[in-house]
Amino acid sequence: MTNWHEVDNNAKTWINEAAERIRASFPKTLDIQTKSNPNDLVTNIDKETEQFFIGKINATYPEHKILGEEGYGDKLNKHAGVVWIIDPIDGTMNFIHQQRNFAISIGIYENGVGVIGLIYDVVHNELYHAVKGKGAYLNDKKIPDLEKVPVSNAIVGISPSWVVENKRFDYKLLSNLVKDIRGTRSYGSAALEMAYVATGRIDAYISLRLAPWDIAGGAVIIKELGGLVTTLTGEELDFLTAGPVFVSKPGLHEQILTNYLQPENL
Ligand code: 2AM
Ligand code: CA
Repeated sequence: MTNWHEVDNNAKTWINEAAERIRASFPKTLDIQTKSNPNDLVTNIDKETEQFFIGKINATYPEHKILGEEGYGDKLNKHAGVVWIIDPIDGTMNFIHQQRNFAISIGIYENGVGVIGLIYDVVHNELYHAVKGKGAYLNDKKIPDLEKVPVSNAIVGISPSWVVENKRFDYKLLSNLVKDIRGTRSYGSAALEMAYVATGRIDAYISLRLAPWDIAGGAVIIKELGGLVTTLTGEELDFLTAGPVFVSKPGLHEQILTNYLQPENL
């Protein structure tokens, strides 16, 4: 039997240690490299932070598996047992350009079901955290359940990349939505945008391409508050492969799915 209380405490301790290392890196020169394209960035701090977590997890829980963005964890093609899904720095571009608006994101899953979600906004010292069935918190404060909001009053997190022509999606679907909502925001960190949905700062978040580590922690927190985390057609995510993600308050999720995200609504 997994002692989830202990796992949660360890994860929080390690997040604090990792955050301290990240803060200590600010005055130093970053080693910046590109990955899949010239704007897909990674730094030595992303890599070192992931390796830090992997060292701790392997030493304490050798039976647990790890899925990490920078690839130092395990290669998984299915969810079995306990899997830590880790993004050492979500919002790497913000980390490099702004030294803010990035987060450490960790989701801990058992047989594909999210049990623990942790998102740490390192610069603002804000830890968003949830254990399935035990409530969601911002630092020590309980986050209230999500309330319904109509489309006309909604602020939706969407990157402008998805409302101009792009290779993944008929952008007109989202431009109709953007015309009808109260406003849009783009923060550049999926984990933080999910934390903002959780705390009601925005009402929904849509992205056409996110990886499991961008959303695994946030999904536990959002679901704990009665929100939904699905594909753009309302299906469950597998937390193994990358793809489109739609995070929303209840009610609004259904309205947006039915009235905007169907091809016949074009
Ligand atoms: P990252 O900073 O960890 O790479 C930016 O809008 C958000 O999308 C960030 O959460 C970023 O995560 C993520 N992201 C950027 N490029 C991505 C890609 N090619 N695949 C999946 N997620 C990506
Ligand atoms: Ca990252």
